[in-house]
This record gives sequence, C-alpha cells and structure tokens, in this order.
Amino acid sequence: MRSTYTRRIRFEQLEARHMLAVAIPGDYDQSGVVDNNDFNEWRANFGQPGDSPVDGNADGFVDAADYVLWRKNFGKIAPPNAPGEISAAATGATSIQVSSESVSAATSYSVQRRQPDTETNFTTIASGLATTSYTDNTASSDTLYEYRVVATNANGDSPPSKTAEATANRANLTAY
Ligand SMILES: [Ca+2]
Ligand SMILES: [Ca+2]
Repeated sequence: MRSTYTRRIRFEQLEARHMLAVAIPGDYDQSGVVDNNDFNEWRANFGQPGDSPVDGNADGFVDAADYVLWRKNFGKIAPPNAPGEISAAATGATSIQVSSESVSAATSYSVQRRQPDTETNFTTIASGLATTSYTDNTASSDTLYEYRVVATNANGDSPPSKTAEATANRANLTAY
C-alpha cells in the first residue's frame, strides 16, 4: 500500500538568476553597496587589462571611465539577493507552512503562490512579512501548490527564490 507520507528531494542545476545578486554599476567588490572600498578596488587594479569586475564598462581595461562609473553610482545600494533555501509543508487540511532562508539587507519578505496544474503565473498572497516563515491558511484541501519567496528592501525586490511544493492535507514535504 502506498504511503501518503512521501518525501521528495529534487536536485536542480543552479540557474544564473539564483546565483547573481542584482548588480549595480560601480560596486567593484560586489558587496551590494557602492562606497570607498570600490574606489580602492579600482585604484588597485588601475591599468590592468580586462575580464575584471573592476572593468565596469567592459571595454577590456580598468581605466578612468570605470572611475567615472563608480563616482556616478556612489552611495547606491542593491536590492537583496534571492532567498536561497525554501521549503513548504502541509500543516493541516487547508494550511501549508512556507519557510525560507533569511537574506542580508532584506527588510521584508513576500510569499507568492500558484497551482502548477492550472496556473502559469504566481500571485502574491502575503507581503511586508518581517519573518521568513509564513503559514498559508487559504489552501484548498488535497490541492498541490507551489510557493516562492521574494526579499525586499528600500532599493527594490530580489529575484524570486526557487520554488517548493506542498499539498494541503497531505504530509508531504519538498525541500530544494
Ligand atoms: Ca562595494
Ligand atoms: Ca573600463
């Protein structure tokens, strides 16, 4: 007899959108903020031929143009990175708990949901959340849902996290 308690783990190839922060021009040390450390990076690499993050305008050399790019963007802060881990688990007949990793520089989180069998687009079901754990109490029983989380700060939204699935009323669990 098939158990209703199943556990599935899926390994996926990392996609670029999950790995990259939202890049800001002039953030040469890729710290998420354009500040004096980036000037120091530029100065230390000045005159070097390209393929360097400090070649901000990608012309093959770390040159004065890259300094201008840094100065123009000084003080800018990137939106947060996407949350890394996310999990979803049924906690009742019509409830599913969604948890994700916290992200540095995020001030709030939102949770998006879709029914993968019938819906293409995700809908935001909760936003302005201060924590990375949320219980969706509006799920329909025995229905499969897919969730993802977006982190937000004053400078914008992260890319969406990977997705996690759960079916309300069934004790399944996926963790990606
Ligand atoms: Ca920086
Ligand atoms: Ca350059």
